[in-house]
Amino acid sequence: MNWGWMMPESASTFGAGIDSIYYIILWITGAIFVLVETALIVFIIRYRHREGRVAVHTHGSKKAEIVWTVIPLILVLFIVYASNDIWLQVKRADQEGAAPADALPLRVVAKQFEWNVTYPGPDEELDTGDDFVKRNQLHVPIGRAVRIDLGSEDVIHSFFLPDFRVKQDAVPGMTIPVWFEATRTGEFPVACAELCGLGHYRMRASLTVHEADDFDRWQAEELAAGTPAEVADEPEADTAEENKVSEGEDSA
Ligand SMILES: [Cu+2]
Repeated sequence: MNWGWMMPESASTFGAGIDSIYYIILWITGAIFVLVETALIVFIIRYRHREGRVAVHTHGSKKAEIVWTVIPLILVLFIVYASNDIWLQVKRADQEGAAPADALPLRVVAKQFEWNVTYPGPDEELDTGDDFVKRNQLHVPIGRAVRIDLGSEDVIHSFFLPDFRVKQDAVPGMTIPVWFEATRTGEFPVACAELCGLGHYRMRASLTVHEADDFDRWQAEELAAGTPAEVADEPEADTAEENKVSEGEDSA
């Protein structure tokens, strides 16, 4: 099922699995919503005030309480059971069998208000001499898992790749592994999904999925152009301005 008005078409290997869990939960909660609202309307009409009718006093119903406890329990256990496999696959990148062993390692560090991506270079190892960093540009090859060590320099951000069904908080002081494998080439948005300051709205980056040889060519070009291993530290002018405003608000 693909309802275009809900989420963009999946571009990662586990996207379809995430979507099926999403729709299972949507159907369950949707059905409960309809039942509850219908009952509400029926009760409002049926038990409305009428001249001479007296309210019935009750101490409750054991049967009703058992029913409305056991049914949600069964539903929740069903959701746990149905989502367990895909959840383990997506979220436990540090576990064996989750992020494939040959995944390309990248590092993404969030800060107000940008994403800095460290690429390992041809040796595919981070923290070596051929690393280079791009601001707000995430490039990955198609058909190969990418393992991202996600961190934050300042506040909590949320690394959100809607087309890939990836969303993970970036927490200062922690390195959280995230992985995905792209199934379509193209350009996709990277957004921050956590209100992280006044410039939050423009904390966006682009994710480019390349054909494998095209990725190698792009990387070689960056290295030939001398892309540095660190981004310039001074914040953009308008970022400094926005931070000043937010500090002013804090002290007020
Ligand atoms: Cu942010």
